[in-house]
Amino acid sequence: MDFSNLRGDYSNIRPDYTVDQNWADYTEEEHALWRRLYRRMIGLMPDHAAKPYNDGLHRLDCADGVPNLEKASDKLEKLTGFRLVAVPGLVPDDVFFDHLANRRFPVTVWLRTPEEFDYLVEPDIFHDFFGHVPLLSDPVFADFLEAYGKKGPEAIEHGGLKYLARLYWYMVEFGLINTPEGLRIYGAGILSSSGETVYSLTDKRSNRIGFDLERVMRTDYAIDDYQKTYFVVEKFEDLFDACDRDFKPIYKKYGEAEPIAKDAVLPEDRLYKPEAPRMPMTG
Ligand code: HBI
Ligand code: FE
Repeated sequence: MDFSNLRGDYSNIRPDYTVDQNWADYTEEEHALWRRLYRRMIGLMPDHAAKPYNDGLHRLDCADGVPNLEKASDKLEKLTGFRLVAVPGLVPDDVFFDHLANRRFPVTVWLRTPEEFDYLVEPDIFHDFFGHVPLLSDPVFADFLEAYGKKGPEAIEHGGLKYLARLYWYMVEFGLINTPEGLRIYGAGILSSSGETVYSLTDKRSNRIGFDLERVMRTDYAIDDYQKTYFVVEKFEDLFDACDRDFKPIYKKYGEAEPIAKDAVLPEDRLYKPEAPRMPMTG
């Protein structure tokens, strides 16, 4: 992995790519930027985010500034056994999988600059913590992430990396869940973006397709725009149960075949209607 073009400081990494967070070193400006980012998102959460995400976010109580990962880990560990580990940024796949398989979630330590308020290329601590960490408090989703991580070594050995990456992309970063109140968001890549939070539930230019493991694993994605396709689960158990299958036959069957286009709709796809746009909070 070429770290020279990555944002983070990889000069002090331990063998497992973890670093010290040095929480006392964050500046008042960084804490103020965190509060601005948090305030922009929090008003959207009640109507757009899934209940398990909202419950986790409230438990973490991270409105006041950049969170201390050790303190958040002490809360999380009591709920699902997950702890957070500080990392400089993206880490190699095998390292990432090993952390998840051992209920450790890697959280980037640096925070975006005010100029990057609306968009940044690499995940920063706001994306990782505000986007991913609340759902680590959900027992079933936590079980899924551990099972997902345990699939890593076999995928590396059997040419399945891109299939596993698509599963993470669509179901951890951009996943939707169907509820009696309608579609709700749990994907971290959506919940750390105010624009995509509204877009993902309501915009007719994208499709919402029922989760199917092979369909997701075969579907291409773009990293620099809103998603053309969102996959929908009925319950988190669907993700955990999907990991109960042997993935090697899928890797073998599709190998280096052309992926399904990111905006494709296939005859067997189960389509979900977009949500009606919600009136902005008045008053
Ligand atoms: N590293 N720190 C970090 N965070 C991620 O989300 C991450 C990663 N390395 C690889 C990766 N994600 C994806 O390729 C997963 O699909 C494996
Ligand atoms: Fe992420």
